[in-house]
Amino acid sequence: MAEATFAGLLLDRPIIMGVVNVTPDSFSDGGETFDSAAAVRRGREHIKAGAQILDIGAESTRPGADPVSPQDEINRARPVIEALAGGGAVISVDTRKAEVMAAALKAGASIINDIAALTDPGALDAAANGGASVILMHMQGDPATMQDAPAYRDAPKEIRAFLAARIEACQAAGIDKARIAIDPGIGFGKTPRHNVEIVSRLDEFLDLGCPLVLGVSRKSFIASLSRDAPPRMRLGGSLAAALAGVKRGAKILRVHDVAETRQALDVWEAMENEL
Ligand code: PT1
Repeated sequence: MAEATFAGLLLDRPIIMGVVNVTPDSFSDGGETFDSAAAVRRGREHIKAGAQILDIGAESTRPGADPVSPQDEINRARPVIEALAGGGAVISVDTRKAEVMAAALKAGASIINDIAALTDPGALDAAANGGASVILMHMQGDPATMQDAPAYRDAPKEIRAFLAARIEACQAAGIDKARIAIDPGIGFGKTPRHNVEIVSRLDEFLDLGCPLVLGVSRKSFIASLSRDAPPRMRLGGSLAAALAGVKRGAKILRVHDVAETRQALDVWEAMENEL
């Protein structure tokens, strides 16, 4: 069987998507890359350190974050996308807004990474018309309130059913299945227990037939599982959770710490596969 690919990238082994925030209020770095030149520098560092996708986000989606207008989001993201795509990087844009999707694709992004799985008005059409690859993520509720009282009967099962329905909606809108990746949305309307359950049962998503994206980097569930470290002190837990996900089939890791994650993957794979 031919190896799976996504957005032209071979997925015979896990790849890294490096986070590039262009927000004034990012949870993990206090918005230090809001400056677009600084964001471009961060993106180039990620590529050097082994990232194969750069995920550019101009609206923070962490729990409790405030929404941003489409025009502000475009103004922040566009120069960064243009510079990094112009340098040859594969770019995803982290947005839920159709207007931002269209502008980002025009600026050189090839992947839409949507925490709302293309449910906002016009989003399916923007992705289909732009010929984009898409990452469909599950979220319960909205960033402003999603952590108030997350509840599931069976979290992995319900998330799987949601993603199956969104894959169908994409296909009905003309997006080829080969262009679709899926993500259970760690931390998006989930308790720490739910997040652990999802990663430990990640293999239940494999039969959906789309590459699995996993974003655990620096998230709060790590602090709640171990000694309440602040975001920048969560690398150990981030690597542990990422590898637990890879063991169950995750193929694209969305991370802040690219070099460290690449090293962990290389060493872990050597042991697992006796390379
Ligand atoms: C993710 C993701 C994302 N995460 C995809 N895109 C964020 N595809 C942004 C916390 O609990 O996992 N997959 N885009 C960042 N979101 C969060 C969520 C950040 C929760 C922090 C937390 O600390």
